[in-house]
Amino acid sequence: EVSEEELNDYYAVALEVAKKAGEVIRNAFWKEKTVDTKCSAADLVTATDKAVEKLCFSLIKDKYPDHRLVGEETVSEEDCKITLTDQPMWVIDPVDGTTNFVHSIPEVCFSLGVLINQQPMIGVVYLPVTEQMYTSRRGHGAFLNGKKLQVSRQTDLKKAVVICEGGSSRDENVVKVKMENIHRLVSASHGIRAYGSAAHNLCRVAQGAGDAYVEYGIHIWDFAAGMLIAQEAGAVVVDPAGLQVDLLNRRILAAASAPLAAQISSLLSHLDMGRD
Ligand code: LIP
Repeated sequence: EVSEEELNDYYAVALEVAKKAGEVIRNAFWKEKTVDTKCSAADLVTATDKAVEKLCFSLIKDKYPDHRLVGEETVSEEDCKITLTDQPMWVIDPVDGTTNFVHSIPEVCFSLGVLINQQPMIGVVYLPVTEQMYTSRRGHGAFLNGKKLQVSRQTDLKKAVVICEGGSSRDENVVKVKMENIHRLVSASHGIRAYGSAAHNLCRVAQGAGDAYVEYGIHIWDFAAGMLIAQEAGAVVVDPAGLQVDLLNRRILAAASAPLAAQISSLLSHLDMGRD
């Protein structure tokens, strides 16, 4: 068991790590970037992603040598499977929205979630270029630069804006099903939006700037922190097929109300993108 005092401590460290990571991202944002690819020609990584992850790992290891660390770049370099255990686990996406970063689009996030007993307990999403710090602790609400967040509470898909993404897979069938889903969403709603970062998309739902977000093909580091922020602002966060979220199953649906989640869920074809 982890005490409230220990959680306060982790939260303070998470904020400190986010600020330091943000500084590195902000300094690199307007400079030339060295870009590499991972799983597809559109799955990008930069020297900044790697540097930020390394910095965070060393800061957290210093404080909590027995905690587990999971980071996007370390996992993809080692090609390892993730397992969840009850031990405190820090889940990091050093740059969520790497494509935005590469193209100098300011919606670039640092995302950090702390899981205890396999549950996100702390979530921090920091956009250093636009200076937006989203924070949450389970049971304590969600905040943007200290201001409390609340979802839109929209219940009717016809009056909703739904955030969705093309994603980075270039598998023909995956792209086809995603486009069919987008077609259905456009026809049924006020419109769709895509901001290029799962973490930020979830924070947008949390602040009522968009009524729902759905994506297939993302990973635990993309959504662990944003999911808690959305939930703490009143969002319903489920697997797109309507069941409980499976943190390793690479897909998520967040909505401003349960009826809205149900309407979106029944409209979509649910892609199986494999497990982390
Ligand atoms: C990104 C996600 C985004 C998705 C992209 C990519 P990254 O994460 O946040 O929602 O559409 O394809 O996976 O790679 O920038 O950390």
